[in-house]
Amino acid sequence: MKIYLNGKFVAKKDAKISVFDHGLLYGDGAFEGIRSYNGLVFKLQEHVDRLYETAHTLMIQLPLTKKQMIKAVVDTLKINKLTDAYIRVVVTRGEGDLGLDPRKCYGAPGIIIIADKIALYPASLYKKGMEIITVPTVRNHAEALNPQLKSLNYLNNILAKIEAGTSGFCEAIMLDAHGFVAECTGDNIFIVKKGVLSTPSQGRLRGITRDTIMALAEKSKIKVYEGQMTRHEVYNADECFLTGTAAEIIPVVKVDGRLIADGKPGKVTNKMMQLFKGVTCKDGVKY
Ligand code: PXG
Repeated sequence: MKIYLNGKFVAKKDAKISVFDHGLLYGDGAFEGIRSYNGLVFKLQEHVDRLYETAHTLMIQLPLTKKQMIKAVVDTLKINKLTDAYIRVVVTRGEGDLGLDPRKCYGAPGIIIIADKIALYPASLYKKGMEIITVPTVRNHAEALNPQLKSLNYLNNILAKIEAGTSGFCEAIMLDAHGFVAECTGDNIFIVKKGVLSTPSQGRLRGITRDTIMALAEKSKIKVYEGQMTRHEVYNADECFLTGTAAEIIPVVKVDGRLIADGKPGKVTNKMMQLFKGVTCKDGVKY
């Protein structure tokens, strides 16, 4: 395995960064998770755009143009001879001293690109659906650390993941500071009620898979609603599913002990899974 590290390809065992990098010391940095299918990188421009938006808010000046970043991702896939992969792009603040202040960092921002495989949930759950719970840890307040930022500080989500795990579940719903459903630890959430697809408008990352599903639904004349969502609405939905680059589309059949409808993946969910598969195998940046 070859890792892209600051403009060079190095062996996995040599892919190391400084212990003074603020990415490690403070989680000061940004990341993206991208997938390629059959030699096509799915929504690469959208992922790069989101990475640069996070970096802009964090005031990290990336040493690559977006075009160069796209080439670096594609080159990483090529050198590793991977046609179907999960790509992790990591941007770190760079080396500094033992103090928070990023202005005192003397090193250039670090760029790491890893191309590998990812399996978030057991394969069987994609067929029979997943059972999830709501956890006590609320999603970060947008004015504290906006969930729109895909920063290296994922402790909010990790705490929720730990809570899910200690209760015996592999995924969890996180509420926002007002008690509305925000998203899951690494996925967005959708429900279907009377043929209408709904997803939270606030308190969540604007997922690229989420945007893809919304666009596919509209194209198929399925009504899409973005707004506030309560747990009551989730419990009483006809269908529920989660979306994410790593997770793709996964049905949810039980939430906090409440069966969703008949407890089987629903029709709209299955349709969205099929439509998503259709676009991932034909759309994307060829390499
Ligand atoms: N919400 C959060 C909090 C995420 O981290 C999504 C939604 C889905 O966004 P996309 O753009 O991928 O549709 C994510 C992204 C993991 C893992 O290991 C999960 C993500 C990214 C990287 C790793 O669980 N999810």
